[in-house]
Amino acid sequence: MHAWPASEVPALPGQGRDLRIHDTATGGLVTLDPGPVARLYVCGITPYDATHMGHAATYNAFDLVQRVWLDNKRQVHYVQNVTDVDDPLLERAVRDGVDWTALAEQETALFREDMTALRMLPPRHYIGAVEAIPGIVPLVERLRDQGAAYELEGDTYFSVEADPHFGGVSHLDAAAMRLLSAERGGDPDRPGKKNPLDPMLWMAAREGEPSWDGASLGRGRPGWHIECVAIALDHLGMGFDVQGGGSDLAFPHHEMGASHAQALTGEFPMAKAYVHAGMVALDGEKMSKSKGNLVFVSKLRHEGVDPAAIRLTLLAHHYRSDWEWTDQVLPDAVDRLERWRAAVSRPDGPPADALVEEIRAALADDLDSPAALAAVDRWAALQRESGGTDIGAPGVVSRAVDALLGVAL
Ligand code: 5CA
Ligand code: ZN
Repeated sequence: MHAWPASEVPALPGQGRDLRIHDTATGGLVTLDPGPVARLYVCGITPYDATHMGHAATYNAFDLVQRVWLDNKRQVHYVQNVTDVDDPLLERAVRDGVDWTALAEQETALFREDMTALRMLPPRHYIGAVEAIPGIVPLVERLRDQGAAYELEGDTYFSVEADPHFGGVSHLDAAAMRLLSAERGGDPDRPGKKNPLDPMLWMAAREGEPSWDGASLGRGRPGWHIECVAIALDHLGMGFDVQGGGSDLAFPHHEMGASHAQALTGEFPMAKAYVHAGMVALDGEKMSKSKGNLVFVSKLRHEGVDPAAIRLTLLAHHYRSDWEWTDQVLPDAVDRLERWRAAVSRPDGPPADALVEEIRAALADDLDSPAALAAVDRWAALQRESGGTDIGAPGVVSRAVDALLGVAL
């Protein structure tokens, strides 16, 4: 699949910093040491509805990860998937009487537009589940041949016991795992499974559903977790730097994915850090396509809201906190954007170098974007109240806000 166009990332004076970030697996902050090419996998959308502010908040977090790395002279090898065949997509297509491939294409196209408007840097490889199938089948066969997978009434399941590190991403107890598994696409109550938590790797063809040649597995379609593992291993290999997504993916998705990859390769860990963004809520409940309590990026854009203001609403919240979309978040961001634009519209202003360092320090410290915004606010207030004599400082601020925060002033 093609991704979307990259916005330019201006180079900044001074030196970038190493990123320290919260890793769910160790439960603490880790300083990443990615080497010259940082490897990032972020779970992509299931394209059955438009991008909402929750998705955008999660992608914003991983865009900041990239920007800290780029500023620190790293290249970034970024991979993202599109879950373009899965139960929720097929169910929505049936509900609306539309072709599932057309639905997926249409919503993926809209996602690309939203990401472009929000200045999210594109992945180098943007891969759909369907196009990954030829790579998924041999992995499932290998797991089965190794004894890490088994057949149940034509479907193929992964045996969580095959990975000695299973549980090491989310650290949940069995009861919590069982509950979340049932909520998030698993089938813990299906009789005949070795362990109720075992997730499906390959689902045998069902009447009226799309299916593909699965060689010795028979016709069918891939399970959800193996999709991301196949794509990540193909493009990044084991031991990549960050596996990212929203906190709702920690279990089962990232737990199972890590176990698939670790059982397949015998290597540990799949990723050096598992990074999870908090959930955005509306009316007290997590924004979700299945509940329908959504604020869409595209709807705001079509209403004439500046994408830079949408981006500032995201940046105003720490990526790890759960937060609520209220009537006030957007007007606050619009107001901030106006203040910042006024402050950089003059040729001179207060010194910018210290501000650039403050933004860098804030982001390198577990992506503390609210602290970065507060630093820019202070500079803009100083500019408004007493001005400054540094020629070119507003230009430096403008480039720093663009390069590090993805906001075009
Ligand atoms: N296709 C899978 C991942 S392989 C999937 O979870 N798709 S999704 O469309 O449901 O979600 C895409 C990303 O947005 C995931 O990282 C998910 O954790 C995140 N996300 C979904 N809802 C919210 C929300 N309300 N707040 C924050 N992030 C969210
Ligand atoms: Zn995924």
